[in-house]
Amino acid sequence: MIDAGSPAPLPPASLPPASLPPASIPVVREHALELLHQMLLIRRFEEKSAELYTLGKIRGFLHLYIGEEAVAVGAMQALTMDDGIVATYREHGQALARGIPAGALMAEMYGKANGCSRGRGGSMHFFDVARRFYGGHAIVGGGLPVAVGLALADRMQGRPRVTACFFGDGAVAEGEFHESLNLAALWRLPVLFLCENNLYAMGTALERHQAQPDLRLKAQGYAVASEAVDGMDVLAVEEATRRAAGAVRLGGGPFLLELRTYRFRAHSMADPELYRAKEEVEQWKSRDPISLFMGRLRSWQLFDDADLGAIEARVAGQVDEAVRFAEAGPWEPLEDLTRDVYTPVHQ
Ligand SMILES: Cc1ncc(C[n+]2csc(CCOP(=O)(O)OP(=O)(O)O)c2C)c(N)n1
Ligand SMILES: [Mg+2]
Repeated sequence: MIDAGSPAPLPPASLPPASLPPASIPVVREHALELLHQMLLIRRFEEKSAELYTLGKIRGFLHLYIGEEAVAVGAMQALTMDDGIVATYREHGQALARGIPAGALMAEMYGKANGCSRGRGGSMHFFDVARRFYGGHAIVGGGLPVAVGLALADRMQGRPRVTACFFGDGAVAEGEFHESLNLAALWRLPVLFLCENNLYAMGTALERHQAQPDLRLKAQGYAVASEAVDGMDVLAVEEATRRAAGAVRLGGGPFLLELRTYRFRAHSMADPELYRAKEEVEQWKSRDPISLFMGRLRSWQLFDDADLGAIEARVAGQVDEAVRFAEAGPWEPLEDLTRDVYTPVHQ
């Protein structure tokens, strides 16, 4: 049916080419290059970690964050050094974006005494009190009550801080998620819940463990404000986290941000990945957060090959230095073996 009253559609020639920059570029060049530097540092640090794991230098569990870099880097921009961070066992990205030196993290994975947790935690238990980085939690959902407790302490002591709590989609199935959201909302605690929805909890797809797979909706049952954001777009993550953290900071109670992302690697180094199709992984890789961001910066003429070369060289130096630091680190002395393990016997 022809509707004579409606305007004719614009001819395709009048549409702007997809590569044209927007009227105002939403990022300052120095900041953009820093975001890119942090994402590339995470990527190269983890590629090196995987190599060192294969060589037996790193042992225990190792969960790579590759593919999810925009989440940690984007979100961390909205947090101050006074805010608290709680993360999961897949926390290399958050730790690096928080500014914990790569050497202290690599040494931790080597089990060396110069590691950020004195070599006792390994990949899953990074910790740095000075930078208010409270784990590294191996228990799925285990960080959520810790974050609520930190926020409660801040409230009771009148400190205007936010506690940001990263957790996976798998944690939403845990009781701790529901208890934590409920208490944080009831007491209007300054917690920023950051759900990294990478569509899988180990080998279980989201639709197989959640009756309601639209995770941001879970917050409604606890009267918590929530939003979902494209976790492959570092600028979108930064912008959404700034708004969410701002609302929490103003005393509006907790906020849940769902960051929709994907891990490109297996769940851990021990996972044969039999639960998802290679085509699906390839499809997501076409939305690689680093490539996407570089493409946008190029289209805005904020970035060129020389910038990429400089950033890659800086990152390679940081990763090499981290490995040197870990290799040169001491093992814990034998006499410390039972320290923090057994309490002294008082007769
Ligand atoms: C309480 C508890 N149950 C089970 C496990 C085993 N486990 C380790 S990782 C994981 C999947 C968690 O997935 P998700 O929260 O989505 O995080 P992701 O690994 O995708 O980052 C499970 C079930 C655990 N560590 N803790
Ligand atoms: Mg997951």
